[in-house]
Parts: sequence; structure tokens; C-alpha cells
Amino acid sequence: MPAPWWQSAVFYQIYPRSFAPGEPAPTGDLAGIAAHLDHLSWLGVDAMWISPFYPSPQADFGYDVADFCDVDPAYGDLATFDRLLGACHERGMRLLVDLVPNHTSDQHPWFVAARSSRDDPMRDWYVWRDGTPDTPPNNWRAAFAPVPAWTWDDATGQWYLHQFLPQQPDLNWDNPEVVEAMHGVMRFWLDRGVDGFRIDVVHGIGKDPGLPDDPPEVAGIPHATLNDTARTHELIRGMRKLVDSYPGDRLMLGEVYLLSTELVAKYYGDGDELHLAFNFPPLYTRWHAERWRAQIADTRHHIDDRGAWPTWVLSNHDNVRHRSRYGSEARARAALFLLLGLRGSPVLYAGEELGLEDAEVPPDRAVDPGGRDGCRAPVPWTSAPDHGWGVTDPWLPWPPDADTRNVEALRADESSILHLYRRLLAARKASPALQLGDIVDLVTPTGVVAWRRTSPAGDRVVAVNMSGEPAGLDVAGIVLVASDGAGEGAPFAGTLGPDSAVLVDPRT
Ligand code: TEU
Repeated sequence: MPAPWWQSAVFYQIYPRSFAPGEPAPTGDLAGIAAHLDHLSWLGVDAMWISPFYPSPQADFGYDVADFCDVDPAYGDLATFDRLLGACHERGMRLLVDLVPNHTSDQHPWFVAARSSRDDPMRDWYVWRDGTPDTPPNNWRAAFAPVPAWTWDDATGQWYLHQFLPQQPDLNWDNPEVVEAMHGVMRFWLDRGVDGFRIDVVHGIGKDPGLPDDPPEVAGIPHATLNDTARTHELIRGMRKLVDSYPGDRLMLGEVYLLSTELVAKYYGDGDELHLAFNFPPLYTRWHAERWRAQIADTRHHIDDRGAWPTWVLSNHDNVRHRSRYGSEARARAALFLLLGLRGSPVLYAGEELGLEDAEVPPDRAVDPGGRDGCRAPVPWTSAPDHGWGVTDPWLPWPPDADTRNVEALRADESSILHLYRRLLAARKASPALQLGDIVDLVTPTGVVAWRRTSPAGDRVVAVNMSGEPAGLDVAGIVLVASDGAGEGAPFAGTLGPDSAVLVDPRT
């Protein structure tokens, strides 16, 4: 059987508010995405996932959903969505929407009804507990601020659970009506033709029925990073059955925000839960060869060895961009060889192909309750003062150096990081070894990680020098892509510069 499309695909995340507006505006929208599909085709990505664009009060910028089956007027409407999906498919690109099953907005009609009275038929769609206003039902902490994951509802005299903001009450997946309603949401988008879902905090949906306290040594960290119960696996299997009943290899790419690859791996089930899961420990690994070697081994041991397919991600809308974390463009360039060279499906975050750093957001411009504004700065498309947005002052400040670091300027410069992204994406697409091949570690000097990807169609060797010194490397072959662009097409000279990487065709 040929491998499903999502194993060889390169994914690209779009944060719709920050990508591009269709008409001049301070926030991006779906028409803006449709207008920039040329950029994605030119770059060579295969699939996109779009962060939430549903009607929302925007307390968590769309992750507080007030209607799962519509488009917020700020982003367009369902007809715009259908046009965007059609345009993606015409170009051979796939599209995932972001499913947010763990919680709704407190403005969602379900919660409005649930909150209206203890006797409301929807009361049990959420997690309520008795008590007194001074003592929450357990010690669970909410995300974003050091506050309880429970809010007291004075009118009805009970606590409700929210692993995130008080404006994001958790759904009660123990109620079969909730399961049916969320399956209905999935069918709504699958029937429209989406290629699958990125699933927000999917490990959060089942709750331990006893709601036990988190152990004291971890009680200070958000419960959302700890919630891990057997019940969730059952619920994911139910979602998987539904998704697999559709033709065309529809995909469930789950966000399992548990900071251990061993725990993440369990959410693949026995091939009957998530098709793919985000694995965040590598994202939190610093630029250090031995640490990366350990992460690569851990991923192989826990994910590949159970017959599952890994994913690799270094930036997203929740974390400081890796260009900023790693501290130099040279490292950001070399890091791409990890993303596209390791075995698994890479997920890129819009703007990383420009080498964008996080924006500096002054306190009076800060809007995110989780302090994540910097990585959500608008994508600069041109060198003009409005950077292609039609307004000079979008919802967040521009990222640094937007007058030179933008799509227009970097496309005109073949030595830019943008062209490096394009070359390495093309080299990956041309290589069955890089897309689907096995992976074998190579022995390397300190400071370097290197591996061989194997395939009957021809092997590939990838080497990344994470040290500040040049490193000698016993690899023979032709350099296909180099992170600094040097020596491409020529035999590998045997030395890798500091903070740099190469892709080599080892046939001599
Ligand atoms: O993120 C889940 C999550 O655990 C993160 O919020 C994480 O705790 C935080 O970003 C660390 O800085 C998902 C979405 O990706 C995020 O944008 C949402 O805010 C969150 O769920 C709630 O829906």
C-alpha cells in the first residue's frame, strides 16, 4: 500500500489574523490567505492548517469558539472558506481546519444555556461542581495566569471547570450528547471537503472522574499540560472511526501538549487514535547537538518503534519563534535541515521561511492573555511601509527589519533564507529517502548531529553542526543543499562551518 499523503507532506501553519488581509485591514482573513496561495505553491508546501477562524469573542484570539460551524465576519464567511478550499485543492494542496474540542467560548449558546440554570438540559454539557465560593473543587491550575482552573458561578452557586481562560469553559465529554455534537462539527467540515483537522489540546478532553488534585510538586503548572487519562483515548478512537469513514485519507493531527515524548506517543494508540501528534519536547530543546541527539533517539524509540509516524515542529503561534530562541539566522537556516531532514512530517509556521524574529510588543500594545503576541506579528509581504497590508499599523507591531525581511525583498535575493527553504523543500520532494526513508545515525564529532536516510532510489545524508567551530566530517558525496548556500553541486569538502548544515547525495 502506498504511504498516505500526510507521511510525505510538509505542513504550513497559518495564523489567519496575522497572515494577510484580502482588502486593506489591520487583521488578516480568509480572502487574504486565498490571495497568497502563489507564495505557498512557489515555496513548495503540501498542506496548510489554519488556526481558528470561527465566530469568537477573541478572548483567546479564536480558541474561544462561539460557533463551530461558521466563519467569524472578521475573517469572511462560509462561501469565502469554500472558495479557499477549492483553490487549495486546484493547486494540489490540502487544508486542515483547527478543531477545538476541549472547550467553547463562554458566549457559545451551549454555555449560555448551561449557565442559565442548574436545571437547564445543557447544564451537564460542561463540568460543574458543588462547593463554596472560597474553595475550588481541586488544585488544578488554569493556563496563562496562576489562577484556579475553576470559576464560581454566583447565579447558580456552582464551580465550572476551565483549563484555559474563564471565558473557555471545558466541555463534558462524559455526556454522550457532547460527543455527538462534536462529531457533528467534524462531519460539517469533512462534508465540506476539508482534508482533516489539527486538534487543539486533544489530550485534555477526558477527565479523571474523581478530579484528583495534581501532585504538589507539579501543582504550579497548568493542569492542561498534565491531563492524561484513559478516557481520552476512548474518545479519540471514536473520532478516528468517524474520520476514517470518509474517503481520501482524512487526517487527525493532534496537539498533545504533554511535555514527554513517551506520553505523546500513546496518543497514536494502536494505529486507531491520532494519525499524527505534535511532539513538543524537541521544540523546547536548545541549540545543542547532544540534546538534539537525545531528542531524536527518544522520538525514534517512542514513536517510530511503535510503528507510528513522528512530526517535527520548531515554531508556532504559542511559542517564541525559533529564529529568536536560537539567536541567529545561521542557526535558523541550519534548523531547517532538522525539520525537513529527520524522519517524520514537518510543520512550518508562516513567516519562518523569512527568518522572522518575534516582534517587540510594547506593554500598551500587548493583547494576548498568554503573552504570546511576539510570534503572532503580521507577515510582511513587501518593502513598502504597509508591507502589502494596505495599512501601516496592523493589530500587532511588525516583526524586526520588516523593510528588508519580507517576501518581496527575499524573493529577489537568491541567497536569502527564503530561497534556502524553497531549495530544501524541492530537494525533499525529489527524494523518496528524505520523504519516507528509514533513518540511521552517523558517528560524528562533538557538536554535530548527522544521519543517513535510506531508500532504494538513493540515500541522503544530513549533517548539522550546532557548535561554534568548524567540524570535520567523514562524508563523501555531492552537496545538494547547504544552509549557507556554499558549494552546492560540488563534492562535500569534508568540513562543516559553525552553525551550518548540509544535505549530501552520498553516491560518489
Ligand atoms: O494550546 C494549548 C496549550 O497548552 C498552550 O496554550 C500552552 O499552554 C501555552 O501556549 C504555553 O505558552 C492550544 C492553542 O495552541 C493555544 O493557542 C490556545 O490558547 C489553547 O490551546 C487553548 O485553546
